[in-house]
Order: sequence, then structure tokens, then C-alpha cells
Amino acid sequence: MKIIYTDDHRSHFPQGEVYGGELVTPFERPSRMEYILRELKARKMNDFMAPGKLNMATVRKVHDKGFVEFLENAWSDWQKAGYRGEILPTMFPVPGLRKKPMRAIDGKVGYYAFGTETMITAGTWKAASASAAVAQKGQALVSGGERAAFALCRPPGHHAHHDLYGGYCFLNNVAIAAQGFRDAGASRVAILDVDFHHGNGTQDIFYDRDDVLFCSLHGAPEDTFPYFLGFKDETGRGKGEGFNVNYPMPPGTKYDVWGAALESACRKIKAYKPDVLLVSLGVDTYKDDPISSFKLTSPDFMTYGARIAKLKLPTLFVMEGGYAIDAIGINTVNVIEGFENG
Ligand code: FKS
Ligand code: ZN
Repeated sequence: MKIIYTDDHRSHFPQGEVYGGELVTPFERPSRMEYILRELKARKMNDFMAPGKLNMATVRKVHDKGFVEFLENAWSDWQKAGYRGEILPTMFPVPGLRKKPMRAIDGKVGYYAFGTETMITAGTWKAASASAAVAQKGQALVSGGERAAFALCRPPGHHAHHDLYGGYCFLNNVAIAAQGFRDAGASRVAILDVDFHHGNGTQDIFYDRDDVLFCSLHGAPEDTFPYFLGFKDETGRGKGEGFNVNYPMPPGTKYDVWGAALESACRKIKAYKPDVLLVSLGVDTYKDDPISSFKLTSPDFMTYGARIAKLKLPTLFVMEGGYAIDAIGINTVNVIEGFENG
């Protein structure tokens, strides 16, 4: 399978992540990619390709214009304000306050962020836009007839809403690719999100639409990030009613329960008869992940890769999370290998 990758992700490496009241080295760090690349090469998966130029017209179909401009200019605006640290919001337009357009960069940051764990740095836009271009290249390959491709995206994307960043995500790579498939002629697109965390951004972007089915398996919001979205009763709105399916699961979930949810999601996807499948691939469901609470083992990743292959759909894998660094390569490549042999 073709793998799309660029070193440009390295320009996004904030000095800190707010975690438990401390400033720690971000869990979402550049070395994650090194471990995945090493394991791909060790298993003779060497079919690498660079992304092309980012098609902004597609990006603007899933993201707000002002939001994209904010991401592009945030660093220089922050510099102009005289700040010396990285970009972190201090105020949010939570219910009770008013969400009005802002002139001050501090106001803009709160307007477009949903949390405080994700810092923007000098190189964030370069990395985030390259990551979206990686997903777009994967989409172009699969639209062009490839059975499958792996977009090795970093930073991840599935938490990015139409007009919000957070959860280590800036542009929603999988949503941009899904829109690209539609523009290339696919009538129906299915997205399966197997990252430990709910794909709140992807849900938000397609919530009113019936041309994109979104299924997400994740830690129940009452227990885990992103907390305020991902409940079972979120099933879509208007035309989109019935095309959003959430599978929240409790801490400690093992493959017996997780695999049953996957089976249910696969049946929904099959019944939808999509032209193409996108997989938001996060391997933070692993038992030793430092910020997650599911208990999948390394062989489970191979098993579910094979299950996804049984759908017999043109498939684009888009990398999301996974923080057990020493196992991230094995678990990620297990999914890809399971798929290829499945
Ligand atoms: C744990 C706090 C963790 C942030 C979690 C972000 C997860 C990101 C991700 C992505 F795929 F986007 F990278 N807070 N107590 O893994 O979903
Ligand atoms: Zn995650």
C-alpha cells in the first residue's frame, strides 16, 4: 500500500502541553512518526510518496474562512502583540458570554479554541497544512483507483471542528479527504473513527449531512476527553439524521466489547453502501497508552485491520493518535498488515 508522508510535521513541536496543572512535554510529539516509519520499513512497506500542494478550495468547504485565516496568521499576530511564549487561550466564549468577532489576538484564540492542551507555535501552520496535504494526496490516490493508501498525518485532525481547534488538532485531515472524495465523484463516503477519543470535529463537520456517514468508537465522554461530545444519542440532524453513530465505551474496555462495537459499525457501513471508506486511525486504544484507558493488545490491531478489509471498500487510512511511543509502530503497522492480509 502507498504511504504518504512528509518531514514537514517536525515544525510543530510545542514546548509544552497543559496536563494535570503542569506544563509537560507534549504527548503528541514528532518522534511518534519516527517509530511508525521504522516499523513500516522493518516490514518492507517502502512505497512512500510525498504530498502535493494543499488544495485550499477543499479545505474551505469543511472549515470556516475566518478560522483558516486565524490559523495561518496566529503566530505573527501573537508576535505583534509582544508575547514571548507559545499561543494558549485564556478566555472562552462559554454559554453566558457572547461569541462575537474579535480584534485582539487573545480574543481570537479563545474564539477558535475549545481547550487549553494544544499550543500553537511558529511552525504549526506549516505542519498542519502539510498534514492536510498528506490526507489529500491519499484521497487522490484512492480516487484514482488504488485499493488503499495510508496517509501518515501529523498533527492529527479528528478533533478540529468547522471553526475550532484543540485536542492536538488544527485542520481536520480526514474531513478534508472525505470532502475531496465527494468532489472527485464519490456519492457516499463512510468514516470509521477507531481512535480512543471521540472524533468530535469530524462529527461536527458532517452532522447535518447524509452524504458522509460517521461512526466513532471511543471512551465515554463522561470519563474522558473531549468530554462534551460523543454521547450515544448524537445521531445527526435534519438530512443528517441517522448518519452519525457513536459507540461510547467505559474505561477498561477490552477487545471482546470493542470488537463487537466494530462489528456493529461495519454492518452500518456496509448497509450504507459507500463508494469509499476513511479510517481515522488512532492506536491510543492500546493497553499501555499513557493518556487512554482501553485495553487492546498488539495482536488485536491485526485482527481489526483484517475485519476492516472484509468490507472490500477502497480505503484510506488517516493517522490520528497513539502515545505509547515504543508500541505505536507495531500497533499501527499491525492494522495495515492485518488489512493487507485480510
Ligand atoms: C488526558 C488529557 C488528554 C488531550 C487528548 C487529545 C487526544 C488527541 C487524539 C488525536 F488523535 F487527535 F491525536 N487531553 N487526561 O489522540 O484523539
Ligand atoms: Zn486519541
